[in-house]
Amino acid sequence: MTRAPSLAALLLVATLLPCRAVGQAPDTVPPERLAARQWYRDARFGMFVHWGVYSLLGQGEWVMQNREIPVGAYEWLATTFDPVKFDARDWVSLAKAAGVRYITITSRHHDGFSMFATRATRYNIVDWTPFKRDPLRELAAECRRQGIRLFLYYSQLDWHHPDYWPRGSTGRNSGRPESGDWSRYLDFMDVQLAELLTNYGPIGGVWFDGMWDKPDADWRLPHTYALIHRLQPAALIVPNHHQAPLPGEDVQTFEQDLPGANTAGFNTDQIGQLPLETSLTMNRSWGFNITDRDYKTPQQLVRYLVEAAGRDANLLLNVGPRPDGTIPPEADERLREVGRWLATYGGSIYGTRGGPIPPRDWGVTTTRGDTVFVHVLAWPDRVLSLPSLGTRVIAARMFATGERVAVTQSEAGVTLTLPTGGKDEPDRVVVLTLASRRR
Ligand code: FHN
Repeated sequence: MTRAPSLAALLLVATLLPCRAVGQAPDTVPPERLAARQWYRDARFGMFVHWGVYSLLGQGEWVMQNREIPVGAYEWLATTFDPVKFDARDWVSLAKAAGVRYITITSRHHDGFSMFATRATRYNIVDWTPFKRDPLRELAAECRRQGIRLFLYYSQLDWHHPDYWPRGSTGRNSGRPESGDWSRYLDFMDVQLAELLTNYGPIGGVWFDGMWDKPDADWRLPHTYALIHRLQPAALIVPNHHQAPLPGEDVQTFEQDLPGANTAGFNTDQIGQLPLETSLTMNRSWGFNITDRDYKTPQQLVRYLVEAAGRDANLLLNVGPRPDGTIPPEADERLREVGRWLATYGGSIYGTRGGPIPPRDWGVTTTRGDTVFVHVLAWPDRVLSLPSLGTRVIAARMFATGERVAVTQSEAGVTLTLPTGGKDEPDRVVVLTLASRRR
Protein backbone atom coordinates (compact mmCIF):
# COMPACT_ATOMS: atom_id res chain seq x y z
CA MET A 1 0.00 0.00 0.00
CA THR A 2 1.33 3.50 -0.93
CA ARG A 3 2.68 5.84 1.85
CA ALA A 4 -0.28 7.88 3.23
CA PRO A 5 -0.32 11.32 1.54
CA SER A 6 0.44 14.38 3.71
CA LEU A 7 -2.41 16.38 5.27
CA ALA A 8 -1.64 19.23 2.81
CA ALA A 9 -1.95 16.86 -0.15
CA LEU A 10 -5.20 15.48 1.27
CA LEU A 11 -6.58 18.98 1.75
CA LEU A 12 -5.73 19.68 -1.92
CA VAL A 13 -7.40 16.44 -3.05
CA ALA A 14 -10.40 17.02 -0.81
CA THR A 15 -11.04 20.67 -1.54
CA LEU A 16 -9.81 21.53 -5.05
CA LEU A 17 -9.75 18.48 -7.29
CA PRO A 18 -13.46 17.69 -7.02
CA CYS A 19 -14.21 21.06 -8.66
CA ARG A 20 -13.33 19.67 -12.06
CA ALA A 21 -15.68 16.73 -11.61
CA VAL A 22 -18.52 18.90 -10.32
CA GLY A 23 -18.81 20.41 -13.83
CA GLN A 24 -19.90 17.00 -15.21
CA ALA A 25 -23.54 16.61 -16.16
CA PRO A 26 -25.24 15.10 -13.12
CA ASP A 27 -25.38 11.32 -13.06
CA THR A 28 -23.49 10.49 -16.17
CA VAL A 29 -22.61 7.26 -14.45
CA PRO A 30 -19.33 5.78 -15.70
CA PRO A 31 -19.30 2.08 -16.73
CA GLU A 32 -17.28 0.92 -13.71
CA ARG A 33 -19.91 2.38 -11.37
CA LEU A 34 -22.74 0.81 -13.37
CA ALA A 35 -20.89 -2.50 -13.12
CA ALA A 36 -20.47 -1.96 -9.38
CA ARG A 37 -24.23 -1.32 -9.05
CA GLN A 38 -24.87 -4.59 -10.90
CA TRP A 39 -22.51 -6.43 -8.59
CA TYR A 40 -24.26 -4.86 -5.62
CA ARG A 41 -27.70 -5.94 -6.81
CA ASP A 42 -26.44 -9.49 -7.39
CA ALA A 43 -24.84 -9.57 -3.89
CA ARG A 44 -28.20 -9.25 -2.09
CA PHE A 45 -26.78 -9.71 1.44
CA GLY A 46 -24.36 -7.62 3.52
CA MET A 47 -23.20 -7.49 7.15
CA PHE A 48 -23.53 -4.13 8.94
CA VAL A 49 -21.11 -3.51 11.83
CA HIS A 50 -21.70 -0.82 14.45
CA TRP A 51 -18.56 -0.76 16.61
CA GLY A 52 -16.84 2.00 18.50
CA VAL A 53 -16.14 3.66 21.84
CA TYR A 54 -19.87 3.51 22.65
CA SER A 55 -19.56 -0.33 22.73
CA LEU A 56 -17.75 0.09 26.06
CA LEU A 57 -20.93 1.23 27.80
CA GLY A 58 -23.10 -1.55 26.33
CA GLN A 59 -26.09 0.75 25.84
CA GLY A 60 -26.10 1.15 22.07
CA GLU A 61 -24.43 3.70 19.79
CA TRP A 62 -26.52 6.69 20.94
CA VAL A 63 -25.34 6.55 24.57
CA MET A 64 -23.42 9.86 24.35
CA GLN A 65 -26.61 11.63 23.25
CA ASN A 66 -29.05 9.64 25.38
CA ARG A 67 -27.07 10.07 28.58
CA GLU A 68 -25.91 13.58 27.64
CA ILE A 69 -22.26 12.62 28.18
CA PRO A 70 -20.14 15.78 27.77
CA VAL A 71 -17.31 15.72 25.24
CA GLY A 72 -14.65 15.71 27.97
CA ALA A 73 -16.01 12.64 29.72
CA TYR A 74 -16.53 10.79 26.46
CA GLU A 75 -12.99 11.64 25.37
CA TRP A 76 -11.76 10.08 28.60
CA LEU A 77 -13.89 7.00 27.93
CA ALA A 78 -12.23 6.71 24.50
CA THR A 79 -8.79 6.55 26.15
CA THR A 80 -9.90 3.24 27.73
CA PHE A 81 -10.97 1.62 24.43
CA ASP A 82 -8.66 -1.38 23.89
CA PRO A 83 -10.34 -4.22 21.92
CA VAL A 84 -7.48 -6.68 22.28
CA LYS A 85 -9.55 -9.63 21.07
CA PHE A 86 -10.37 -7.96 17.74
CA ASP A 87 -9.45 -10.33 14.92
CA ALA A 88 -10.32 -9.29 11.37
CA ARG A 89 -9.95 -12.89 10.21
CA ASP A 90 -12.65 -14.05 12.65
CA TRP A 91 -15.05 -11.32 11.55
CA VAL A 92 -14.56 -11.90 7.85
CA SER A 93 -14.71 -15.69 8.22
CA LEU A 94 -18.03 -15.29 10.07
CA ALA A 95 -19.27 -13.03 7.27
CA LYS A 96 -18.31 -15.70 4.73
CA ALA A 97 -20.04 -18.41 6.76
CA ALA A 98 -23.16 -16.21 6.87
CA GLY A 99 -23.17 -15.97 3.08
CA VAL A 100 -22.77 -12.18 2.98
CA ARG A 101 -20.98 -10.66 0.01
CA TYR A 102 -20.02 -7.33 1.62
CA ILE A 103 -19.38 -5.77 5.03
CA THR A 104 -20.36 -2.18 5.91
CA ILE A 105 -18.51 -1.00 9.00
CA THR A 106 -18.75 2.24 11.01
CA SER A 107 -15.52 4.14 10.27
CA ARG A 108 -17.00 7.05 12.29
CA HIS A 109 -20.35 7.24 14.00
CA HIS A 110 -22.19 10.24 15.50
CA ASP A 111 -19.85 10.31 18.55
CA GLY A 112 -17.22 11.64 16.12
CA PHE A 113 -14.59 9.06 17.08
CA SER A 114 -12.60 7.79 14.07
CA MET A 115 -12.11 4.01 14.00
CA PHE A 116 -9.20 4.42 11.58
CA ALA A 117 -5.83 6.17 11.24
CA THR A 118 -6.43 9.80 10.25
CA ARG A 119 -4.35 12.99 10.11
CA ALA A 120 -7.46 15.13 10.34
CA THR A 121 -7.84 14.67 14.15
CA ARG A 122 -6.01 12.94 17.02
CA TYR A 123 -9.43 11.70 18.17
CA ASN A 124 -8.90 8.34 16.50
CA ILE A 125 -8.25 4.75 17.53
CA VAL A 126 -4.51 4.83 16.66
CA ASP A 127 -3.57 8.11 18.40
CA TRP A 128 -6.12 8.26 21.23
CA THR A 129 -6.31 4.70 22.61
CA PRO A 130 -3.92 2.07 24.00
CA PHE A 131 -4.98 -0.17 21.09
CA LYS A 132 -2.87 1.83 18.61
CA ARG A 133 -3.90 -0.47 15.73
CA ASP A 134 -6.04 0.47 12.70
CA PRO A 135 -8.92 -2.06 12.56
CA LEU A 136 -10.05 -0.75 9.18
CA ARG A 137 -6.64 -1.51 7.67
CA GLU A 138 -6.72 -5.05 9.06
CA LEU A 139 -10.32 -5.56 7.94
CA ALA A 140 -9.67 -4.19 4.45
CA ALA A 141 -6.73 -6.59 4.00
CA GLU A 142 -8.69 -9.57 5.27
CA CYS A 143 -11.73 -8.72 3.12
CA ARG A 144 -9.48 -8.65 0.05
CA ARG A 145 -7.96 -11.97 1.12
CA GLN A 146 -11.37 -13.64 1.52
CA GLY A 147 -13.12 -11.93 -1.43
CA ILE A 148 -15.58 -9.82 0.55
CA ARG A 149 -16.16 -6.17 -0.42
CA LEU A 150 -15.75 -3.54 2.26
CA PHE A 151 -18.12 -0.56 2.52
CA LEU A 152 -17.50 2.27 4.96
CA TYR A 153 -20.24 3.82 7.08
CA TYR A 154 -19.40 7.51 7.63
CA SER A 155 -21.46 9.75 9.91
CA GLN A 156 -22.10 13.30 8.66
CA LEU A 157 -23.52 14.08 12.10
CA ASP A 158 -20.90 14.73 14.80
CA TRP A 159 -21.55 15.23 18.53
CA HIS A 160 -17.84 15.92 19.20
CA HIS A 161 -16.44 18.21 16.50
CA PRO A 162 -16.39 21.90 17.54
CA ASP A 163 -17.15 23.05 14.00
CA TYR A 164 -20.38 21.04 13.73
CA TRP A 165 -22.16 24.36 14.05
CA PRO A 166 -24.96 25.47 14.10
CA ARG A 167 -26.06 22.38 16.00
CA GLY A 168 -28.82 20.25 14.59
CA SER A 169 -31.59 18.40 16.40
CA THR A 170 -29.08 16.37 18.46
CA GLY A 171 -25.74 16.84 20.23
CA ARG A 172 -26.90 19.98 22.01
CA ASN A 173 -25.80 18.90 25.51
CA SER A 174 -22.25 17.85 24.68
CA GLY A 175 -20.64 20.82 26.36
CA ARG A 176 -19.10 22.24 23.17
CA PRO A 177 -18.68 26.03 22.76
CA GLU A 178 -21.72 27.67 21.10
CA SER A 179 -19.68 28.57 18.00
CA GLY A 180 -17.93 26.92 15.06
CA ASP A 181 -17.13 27.05 11.34
CA TRP A 182 -19.42 24.82 9.24
CA SER A 183 -17.28 24.94 6.07
CA ARG A 184 -14.25 23.90 8.12
CA TYR A 185 -16.31 20.91 9.33
CA LEU A 186 -17.21 20.01 5.73
CA ASP A 187 -13.51 20.26 4.77
CA PHE A 188 -12.66 17.99 7.70
CA MET A 189 -15.07 15.33 6.41
CA ASP A 190 -13.71 15.59 2.87
CA VAL A 191 -10.15 15.14 4.14
CA GLN A 192 -11.18 12.00 6.03
CA LEU A 193 -13.11 10.65 3.05
CA ALA A 194 -10.04 11.22 0.89
CA GLU A 195 -8.01 9.20 3.43
CA LEU A 196 -10.58 6.39 3.49
CA LEU A 197 -10.61 6.23 -0.31
CA THR A 198 -6.82 6.44 -0.63
CA ASN A 199 -5.34 4.39 2.19
CA TYR A 200 -7.41 1.16 2.29
CA GLY A 201 -7.35 -0.12 -1.27
CA PRO A 202 -10.51 -0.58 -3.35
CA ILE A 203 -13.60 0.34 -1.28
CA GLY A 204 -17.07 -0.92 -2.25
CA GLY A 205 -18.68 2.34 -1.25
CA VAL A 206 -19.47 4.93 1.39
CA TRP A 207 -22.63 4.61 3.55
CA PHE A 208 -23.53 8.12 4.73
CA ASP A 209 -25.76 8.75 7.74
CA GLY A 210 -26.81 11.68 9.88
CA MET A 211 -27.72 14.38 7.35
CA TRP A 212 -31.25 14.20 8.83
CA ASP A 213 -29.85 15.97 11.91
CA LYS A 214 -29.62 19.20 9.86
CA PRO A 215 -31.87 18.54 6.84
CA ASP A 216 -31.81 22.17 5.67
CA ALA A 217 -28.06 22.71 5.95
CA ASP A 218 -25.81 22.97 2.88
CA TRP A 219 -23.92 19.69 3.10
CA ARG A 220 -22.00 20.43 -0.12
CA LEU A 221 -23.00 16.97 -1.37
CA PRO A 222 -22.09 17.47 -5.07
CA HIS A 223 -18.57 18.38 -3.96
CA THR A 224 -18.19 15.42 -1.63
CA TYR A 225 -19.81 12.95 -4.02
CA ALA A 226 -17.54 14.15 -6.85
CA LEU A 227 -14.53 13.66 -4.58
CA ILE A 228 -15.54 10.04 -3.94
CA HIS A 229 -16.33 9.33 -7.60
CA ARG A 230 -13.03 10.84 -8.58
CA LEU A 231 -10.85 8.93 -6.08
CA GLN A 232 -12.62 5.60 -6.62
CA PRO A 233 -14.85 5.62 -9.74
CA ALA A 234 -16.33 2.21 -8.82
CA ALA A 235 -17.19 3.16 -5.22
CA LEU A 236 -20.92 3.38 -4.57
CA ILE A 237 -22.58 6.14 -2.55
CA VAL A 238 -25.24 4.81 -0.19
CA PRO A 239 -26.97 7.71 1.62
CA ASN A 240 -29.20 7.04 4.62
CA HIS A 241 -30.84 10.48 4.43
CA HIS A 242 -34.36 9.01 4.28
CA GLN A 243 -35.17 11.09 1.19
CA ALA A 244 -35.64 10.25 -2.48
CA PRO A 245 -32.29 9.73 -4.30
CA LEU A 246 -30.14 12.78 -5.15
CA PRO A 247 -27.70 13.19 -8.07
CA GLY A 248 -24.45 11.29 -7.63
CA GLU A 249 -25.97 8.59 -5.40
CA ASP A 250 -25.93 4.89 -6.29
CA VAL A 251 -28.16 3.08 -3.82
CA GLN A 252 -31.41 3.93 -2.01
CA THR A 253 -31.38 2.54 1.51
CA PHE A 254 -34.21 2.02 3.98
CA GLU A 255 -33.84 1.42 7.67
CA GLN A 256 -35.69 -1.21 9.70
CA ASP A 257 -38.31 -1.30 6.93
CA LEU A 258 -38.75 -3.07 3.62
CA PRO A 259 -38.84 -0.62 0.67
CA GLY A 260 -42.25 1.01 0.55
CA ALA A 261 -43.06 0.38 4.22
CA ASN A 262 -42.56 2.96 6.95
CA THR A 263 -43.09 1.45 10.40
CA ALA A 264 -39.89 3.25 11.50
CA GLY A 265 -41.52 6.60 10.74
CA PHE A 266 -38.68 8.16 8.73
CA ASN A 267 -38.46 6.03 5.56
CA THR A 268 -39.58 7.64 2.30
CA ASP A 269 -42.23 5.99 0.15
CA GLN A 270 -40.64 7.43 -2.98
CA ILE A 271 -38.77 4.47 -4.45
CA GLY A 272 -36.41 5.46 -7.26
CA GLN A 273 -34.61 3.48 -9.96
CA LEU A 274 -31.41 2.88 -7.99
CA PRO A 275 -30.44 -0.45 -6.40
CA LEU A 276 -32.22 -0.83 -3.07
CA GLU A 277 -31.08 -1.90 0.40
CA THR A 278 -32.72 -2.28 3.78
CA SER A 279 -30.70 -2.25 7.00
CA LEU A 280 -31.93 -4.30 9.95
CA THR A 281 -30.92 -4.82 13.57
CA MET A 282 -30.71 -8.42 14.77
CA ASN A 283 -32.12 -7.33 18.16
CA ARG A 284 -33.29 -3.73 18.75
CA SER A 285 -29.85 -2.08 18.83
CA TRP A 286 -27.19 -1.19 16.28
CA GLY A 287 -24.33 -0.75 18.73
CA PHE A 288 -23.61 -3.36 21.41
CA ASN A 289 -26.35 -3.30 24.05
CA ILE A 290 -25.75 -5.67 26.94
CA THR A 291 -29.38 -5.83 28.06
CA ASP A 292 -31.02 -6.06 24.62
CA ARG A 293 -31.99 -9.72 24.44
CA ASP A 294 -34.76 -9.17 21.89
CA TYR A 295 -33.07 -11.10 19.10
CA LYS A 296 -35.01 -12.10 15.99
CA THR A 297 -35.07 -15.84 15.26
CA PRO A 298 -32.97 -17.24 12.40
CA GLN A 299 -36.25 -18.03 10.58
CA GLN A 300 -37.34 -14.40 10.89
CA LEU A 301 -33.99 -13.27 9.52
CA VAL A 302 -34.18 -15.67 6.56
CA ARG A 303 -37.70 -14.48 5.82
CA TYR A 304 -36.60 -10.83 5.96
CA LEU A 305 -33.77 -11.57 3.51
CA VAL A 306 -36.28 -13.23 1.15
CA GLU A 307 -38.89 -10.48 1.59
CA ALA A 308 -36.20 -7.92 0.72
CA ALA A 309 -35.05 -9.89 -2.35
CA GLY A 310 -38.67 -10.17 -3.48
CA ARG A 311 -38.76 -6.35 -3.41
CA ASP A 312 -35.52 -6.21 -5.41
CA ALA A 313 -33.57 -5.05 -2.35
CA ASN A 314 -30.48 -6.13 -0.45
CA LEU A 315 -30.52 -6.93 3.25
CA LEU A 316 -27.81 -5.31 5.37
CA LEU A 317 -27.97 -7.27 8.62
CA ASN A 318 -26.36 -5.66 11.64
CA VAL A 319 -24.06 -6.91 14.38
CA GLY A 320 -22.87 -4.85 17.34
CA PRO A 321 -19.49 -6.25 18.44
CA ARG A 322 -18.51 -6.15 22.09
CA PRO A 323 -15.88 -3.72 23.46
CA ASP A 324 -13.20 -6.44 23.45
CA GLY A 325 -13.69 -6.91 19.70
CA THR A 326 -15.62 -10.17 19.82
CA ILE A 327 -18.99 -10.84 18.17
CA PRO A 328 -21.86 -11.63 20.60
CA PRO A 329 -22.63 -15.39 20.43
CA GLU A 330 -26.34 -14.71 19.74
CA ALA A 331 -25.34 -12.83 16.59
CA ASP A 332 -22.69 -15.37 15.62
CA GLU A 333 -25.06 -18.33 15.72
CA ARG A 334 -27.81 -16.48 13.82
CA LEU A 335 -25.43 -15.42 11.05
CA ARG A 336 -24.21 -19.02 10.70
CA GLU A 337 -27.83 -20.25 10.60
CA VAL A 338 -28.70 -17.84 7.78
CA GLY A 339 -25.50 -18.98 6.07
CA ARG A 340 -26.60 -22.59 6.26
CA TRP A 341 -29.92 -21.68 4.65
CA LEU A 342 -28.15 -19.77 1.88
CA ALA A 343 -25.81 -22.71 1.31
CA THR A 344 -28.91 -24.57 0.09
CA TYR A 345 -31.16 -21.81 -1.23
CA GLY A 346 -28.61 -19.16 -2.27
CA GLY A 347 -29.40 -19.81 -5.93
CA SER A 348 -32.90 -18.39 -5.38
CA ILE A 349 -31.47 -15.15 -3.91
CA TYR A 350 -28.00 -14.23 -5.23
CA GLY A 351 -28.00 -12.73 -8.72
CA THR A 352 -31.80 -12.55 -8.85
CA ARG A 353 -34.14 -9.64 -9.25
CA GLY A 354 -37.42 -9.08 -7.42
CA GLY A 355 -40.63 -10.26 -9.17
CA PRO A 356 -42.21 -10.85 -11.58
CA ILE A 357 -45.13 -11.20 -9.17
CA PRO A 358 -45.24 -8.30 -6.65
CA PRO A 359 -45.14 -9.23 -2.95
CA ARG A 360 -48.22 -11.18 -1.76
CA ASP A 361 -49.58 -12.35 1.61
CA TRP A 362 -48.21 -15.81 0.90
CA GLY A 363 -44.72 -14.57 -0.03
CA VAL A 364 -42.65 -13.17 -2.87
CA THR A 365 -40.95 -14.11 -6.15
CA THR A 366 -37.44 -13.64 -7.43
CA THR A 367 -36.24 -14.25 -10.96
CA ARG A 368 -33.17 -14.87 -13.09
CA GLY A 369 -33.43 -15.41 -16.82
CA ASP A 370 -36.31 -17.79 -17.62
CA THR A 371 -36.54 -19.03 -14.05
CA VAL A 372 -38.91 -17.74 -11.39
CA PHE A 373 -38.45 -18.69 -7.73
CA VAL A 374 -41.74 -18.72 -5.84
CA HIS A 375 -40.95 -18.12 -2.15
CA VAL A 376 -43.88 -19.51 -0.15
CA LEU A 377 -43.33 -17.91 3.26
CA ALA A 378 -46.77 -18.28 4.83
CA TRP A 379 -49.48 -20.36 3.11
CA PRO A 380 -51.65 -22.91 4.93
CA ASP A 381 -53.04 -24.70 1.87
CA ARG A 382 -51.58 -27.00 -0.75
CA VAL A 383 -53.07 -25.14 -3.69
CA LEU A 384 -51.52 -21.76 -4.48
CA SER A 385 -52.87 -19.53 -7.24
CA LEU A 386 -50.59 -17.13 -9.06
CA PRO A 387 -51.43 -14.47 -11.64
CA SER A 388 -50.36 -15.04 -15.25
CA LEU A 389 -46.61 -14.86 -15.81
CA GLY A 390 -47.07 -13.76 -19.40
CA THR A 391 -45.68 -17.02 -20.77
CA ARG A 392 -46.14 -20.77 -20.20
CA VAL A 393 -44.66 -22.61 -17.21
CA ILE A 394 -42.87 -25.61 -18.70
CA ALA A 395 -41.68 -27.13 -15.42
CA ALA A 396 -42.18 -26.72 -11.67
CA ARG A 397 -40.23 -28.41 -8.87
CA MET A 398 -39.26 -27.87 -5.24
CA PHE A 399 -35.89 -26.08 -5.05
CA ALA A 400 -34.41 -28.18 -2.27
CA THR A 401 -35.62 -31.66 -3.25
CA GLY A 402 -36.28 -31.39 -6.97
CA GLU A 403 -39.71 -32.91 -6.28
CA ARG A 404 -42.13 -32.21 -9.16
CA VAL A 405 -44.93 -29.71 -8.43
CA ALA A 406 -48.22 -30.10 -10.27
CA VAL A 407 -49.13 -27.06 -12.38
CA THR A 408 -52.39 -26.09 -14.05
CA GLN A 409 -52.39 -22.92 -16.09
CA SER A 410 -54.68 -20.78 -18.17
CA GLU A 411 -54.58 -17.26 -19.47
CA ALA A 412 -55.91 -16.14 -16.08
CA GLY A 413 -53.03 -17.59 -14.14
CA VAL A 414 -51.13 -20.54 -12.75
CA THR A 415 -52.12 -22.93 -9.96
CA LEU A 416 -49.49 -24.88 -8.07
CA THR A 417 -50.19 -27.93 -5.91
CA LEU A 418 -47.54 -27.83 -3.19
CA PRO A 419 -46.24 -31.03 -1.56
CA THR A 420 -47.54 -31.75 1.93
CA GLY A 421 -44.15 -31.54 3.66
CA GLY A 422 -41.87 -28.65 4.50
CA LYS A 423 -44.45 -26.40 6.16
CA ASP A 424 -42.04 -25.68 9.02
CA GLU A 425 -39.42 -24.45 6.58
CA PRO A 426 -38.90 -20.66 6.77
CA ASP A 427 -39.33 -20.53 2.99
CA ARG A 428 -40.68 -23.24 0.66
CA VAL A 429 -39.12 -22.41 -2.71
CA VAL A 430 -40.78 -23.59 -5.92
CA VAL A 431 -38.71 -23.26 -9.10
CA LEU A 432 -40.71 -22.42 -12.21
CA THR A 433 -39.03 -22.79 -15.60
CA LEU A 434 -40.79 -20.56 -18.10
CA ALA A 435 -41.04 -20.93 -21.84
CA SER A 436 -38.52 -18.37 -22.94
CA ARG A 437 -40.14 -15.03 -23.64
CA ARG A 438 -37.41 -14.54 -26.22
CA ARG A 439 -38.62 -17.28 -28.54
O1 FHN B 1 -28.63 7.25 14.15
C1 FHN B 1 -28.29 6.19 13.32
C2 FHN B 1 -28.23 4.91 14.08
O2 FHN B 1 -27.34 5.05 15.13
C3 FHN B 1 -27.79 3.80 13.16
O3 FHN B 1 -26.52 4.08 12.65
C4 FHN B 1 -28.78 3.70 12.01
C5 FHN B 1 -28.33 2.64 11.02
O4 FHN B 1 -29.11 2.64 9.89
N1 FHN B 1 -28.94 4.96 11.32
C6 FHN B 1 -29.23 6.13 12.14
C7 FHN B 1 -30.68 6.23 12.51
O5 FHN B 1 -31.40 6.54 11.35
